[in-house]
Amino acid sequence: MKLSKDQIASLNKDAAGGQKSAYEFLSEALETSGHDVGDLTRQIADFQIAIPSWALGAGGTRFGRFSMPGEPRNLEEKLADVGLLHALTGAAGAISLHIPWDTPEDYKAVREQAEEAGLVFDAMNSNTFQDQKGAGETYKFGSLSNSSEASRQQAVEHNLEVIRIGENLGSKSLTVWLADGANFPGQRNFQRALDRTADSLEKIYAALPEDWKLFIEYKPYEPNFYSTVIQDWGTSFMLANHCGPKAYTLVDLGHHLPNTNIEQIVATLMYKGKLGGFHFNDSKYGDDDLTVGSIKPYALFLIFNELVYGIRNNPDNPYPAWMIDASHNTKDPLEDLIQSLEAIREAYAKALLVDQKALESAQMEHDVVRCQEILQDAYRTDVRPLLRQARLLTGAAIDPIGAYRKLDVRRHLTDQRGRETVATGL
Ligand code: PSV
Ligand code: MN
Ligand code: MN
Repeated sequence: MKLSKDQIASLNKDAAGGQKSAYEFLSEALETSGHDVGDLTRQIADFQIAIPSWALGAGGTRFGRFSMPGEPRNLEEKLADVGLLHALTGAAGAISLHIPWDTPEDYKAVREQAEEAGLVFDAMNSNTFQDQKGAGETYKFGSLSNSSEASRQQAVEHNLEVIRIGENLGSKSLTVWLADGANFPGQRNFQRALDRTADSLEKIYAALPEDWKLFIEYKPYEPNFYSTVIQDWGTSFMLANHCGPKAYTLVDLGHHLPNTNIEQIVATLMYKGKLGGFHFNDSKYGDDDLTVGSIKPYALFLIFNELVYGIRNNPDNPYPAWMIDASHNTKDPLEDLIQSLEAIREAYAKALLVDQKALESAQMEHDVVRCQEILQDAYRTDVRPLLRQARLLTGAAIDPIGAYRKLDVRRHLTDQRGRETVATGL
C-alpha cells in the first residue's frame, strides 16, 4: 500500500483552517520574543529520524508475543511501512536494518524501493546476540568478548559482512551492541573480557570504509543480569577512543540505571566530539522500549537542550544519527511510531526555543531561579502548531494518526498480508 500526496492533501484541507489560526497565533508570540518562525519550522521539517526495521511488527516480551494483523513479512514490506510513516509524518526519512533479520536478496530492487519512498539507509545493526541457523559457533557465552577464539572470529566476520551489506545499500555506519556479559559473579574475568572486546572491535574498525562510522552501544544489564561487558558510556567511550577517530559512543535512552542524568552524559560526549548515535525510547524501570515521551517528556526535553547546544557548539562532534528503538506488544506499531516521531520533534522544537544567551547570563549571575524559568518557558510552550506546519510544508499530514485511521491503513495492510503474520526480528 502507498499513500499519494493527493490523498494526504485532501485530508489536510479539513484541518487547514484551525492550523492556520493556531500557527499565526504562536508565530506572533514567538516573533515578539525574537524567534525566526520560518527558520524554526524549516529546522523541524529537516529533522529526520530512522525507523528500525524490527519495530514494525508487534514486539513481544519473554512471556509472549501477540501479533498484529498485516505485519510486514519481509524487507520489502518493512520498507513499505516506513514509506507510509514518512508519507504521513515527513519525519521518518531513513530506515535502520538489523542483519541477518533483514538481509536483502535483490539490492537494486531494495535501493530503488527506498529511493522512491524518499528513504535512506541509516546505521546497519549487527546481531551477535542470537545464534543463527547453521552457525558453527555459539554466542551463548559471548561474541566479541568470548573466551573462545572461534566464537570471536565468527562474530567479527559477521560484522564485516554487515558492513559489506550496508555498502551495497549506501549506509555509512555500523552499530555494535553486545549482549555479552555474565549472569553470576565469578563467571568471567572482567579485564580479560574487556581486552578481548577491544581487540575484536579493533578488527572490525580496521575493515570500516573510509567514510563510515562505528557506533558502540552500551547497556548496563539484560540479557545478562550480573555484568555487561560494555556496561556504560565510559566503557563505550574508552573503546571508541581505543579504536580511533571514526568510532563513537551510541546513547540509547533505555540503557541507563534509574535516575541517571542522561543529559549530562550527552553534554560530556559532545564536548569530546564522541556522540555518534542516538536511540530514542522511554522507560519507567529499565530498557522498557516504551513510546518516546510517554513517561518522562521533561527529561527528553533536557536531553534535547544539550543536543541542540552540542550541535551548535561542538563542531568536532558529527551530526548524530537518530533512531527510534522502541517496540510494543499492545499498540499498532505504526501508530506507536507516529507518536514517537511526534514526541521527538516536539522535544527538539522546544529545545530550539531555549534562549541560550539569556540562559548563559543567568548562569553567570548565579540566578538559579531565572535559569529554571528560561528552560521551563521553552518547555511549557505548545509547539504543536509548528510541528503541524512543518508537515504541511513537506506534504505530510497535519494529523498523521487521524489520517492513518481515516485512510484505514491497517485494514488495507491486513487485506494484503493476512491476519496471521509474523514480522521477522524480535
Ligand atoms: C538492545 O537492547 C538494543 O537497544 C540494541 O540497540 C539492539 O540492536 C536493539 O535493542 C534490538 O535488539
Ligand atoms: Mn538500542
Ligand atoms: Mn535496548
